[in-house]
Amino acid sequence: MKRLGALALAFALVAGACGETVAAFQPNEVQLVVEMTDYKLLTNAATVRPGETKIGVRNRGSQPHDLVVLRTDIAPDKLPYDAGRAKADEPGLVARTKELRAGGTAAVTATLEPGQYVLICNVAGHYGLGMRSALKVE
Ligand SMILES: [Cu+2]
Repeated sequence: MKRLGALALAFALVAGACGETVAAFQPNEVQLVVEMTDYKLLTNAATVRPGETKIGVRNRGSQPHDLVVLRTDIAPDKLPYDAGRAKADEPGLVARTKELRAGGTAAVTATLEPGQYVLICNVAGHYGLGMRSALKVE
């Protein structure tokens, strides 16, 4: 028993070492799934209902990625862009995950009002490479 406890503790320390929002999620407990590759951001729905929304995120790429949820009427490819930092500005920021390593998953919950949203990955350079997608809440 003692030995098992020590093993479990060691595993927990390793799992938590990166300080990321790494949490597995079940597809049936989220209202939206976002899959990230190098360098695309795909959703399993173009529209979700308003209210508390749990978004599951999977990084299927080889690079770290994050998810940033913006409520804005700006088109996904027209966000103000900071060329120096190679990052999009984040108008109407609603929610975000931390950077997920390759293979990582996360779930983030946000209360979404009806409107137009843009989902992006804002790791330096990735927005410009195409990691952006529209989402409608209605
Ligand atoms: Cu990315």
